Amino acid sequence: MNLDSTPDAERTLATILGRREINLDKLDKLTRHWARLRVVALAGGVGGAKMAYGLYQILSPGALTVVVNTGDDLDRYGLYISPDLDTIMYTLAGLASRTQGWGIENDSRACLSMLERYGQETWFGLGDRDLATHLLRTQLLASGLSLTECTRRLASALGIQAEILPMCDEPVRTIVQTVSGELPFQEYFVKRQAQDHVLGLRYAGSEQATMTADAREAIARADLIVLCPSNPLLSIEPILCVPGMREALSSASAPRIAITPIVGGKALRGPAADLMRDLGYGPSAAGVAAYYGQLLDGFVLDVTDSELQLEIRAQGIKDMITDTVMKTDFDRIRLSQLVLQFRDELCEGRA
Ligand code: FO1
Repeated sequence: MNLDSTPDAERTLATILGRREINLDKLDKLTRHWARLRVVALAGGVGGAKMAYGLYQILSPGALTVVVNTGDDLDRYGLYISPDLDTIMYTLAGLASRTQGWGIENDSRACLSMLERYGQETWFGLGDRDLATHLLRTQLLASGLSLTECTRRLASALGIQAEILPMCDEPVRTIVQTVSGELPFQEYFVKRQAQDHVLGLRYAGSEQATMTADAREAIARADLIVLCPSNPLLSIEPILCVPGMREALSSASAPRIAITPIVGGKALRGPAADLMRDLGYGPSAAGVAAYYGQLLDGFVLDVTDSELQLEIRAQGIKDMITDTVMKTDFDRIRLSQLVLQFRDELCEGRA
């Protein structure tokens, strides 16, 4: 998308940047400068996909790397399903369901209906076209390819010009500890609709996982690292638990900016706020900033929560306040531009 192509877009960008008048030469330089940046986004789920989409529209082809949570992955009928990798992939390819956020737009469910006739449990809603992704991924994995390479082939076939990387190639599975016992993530999240009181979380297999060379290199070369507005405990923490990941992020030269997934004490989607509360963290934007703590240089909070600004600053984290709710594609691009602008300010502050 060429944001500097129409006077309307120029006015819009000027409004976004909060300036009454804007020098078009400067604007041109700014958009070209942003297009040259290499960005690594840590993401999982729908919030992460929306942010990745916004960044993808602004950056040059190949400049965005999304490191994705695979703790939600599961096996159904022998198929390897990776919900967060697919949500990012479908979103960047323009295929994602607008209503659900996950799965493919207007997908049918003939296969699932037939499975139901066979008396199978169908709580995990697999669409027909979505199944093609799982069939192919499973076949590619069985042929000996790594999850990183399978994902690269699938994304490339869909014409995606960004690197979508699983957080690791080894199996790591998020296990939710509840009073009813330990639940595999999708059983807690989809089958039981995240209704259980959560006592704890563990990321089974993470100790044996290793950072991939691709993720390590992308992080080391990045100009900006974004922690997307994904669930900190369910989507981002499994990524951070991959041995070496925290250290790689901490030692990266790029500023690290997180965007709040909690607005007005409520998660924009899913159980993030309840989970933060259940596990003893503050169920607020300030709680999320504190959770990431020293990992962050900057934190983006919503206008609704501006009173939390001082609490975040007291943690030694720089803040930016804006409307963080992404309802439209325009919102996604606008927020991404602001994050890039915030990155420039953080870099200027370091110089
Ligand atoms: N989420 C649901 O709430 N219900 C479903 O039936 C469901 C099926 C599903 C199938 C494939 C896929 O890639 C994702 C799917 N999701 C479903 C989304 C998924 O459970 C979660 O959004 C993520 O794991 C959390 O990020």
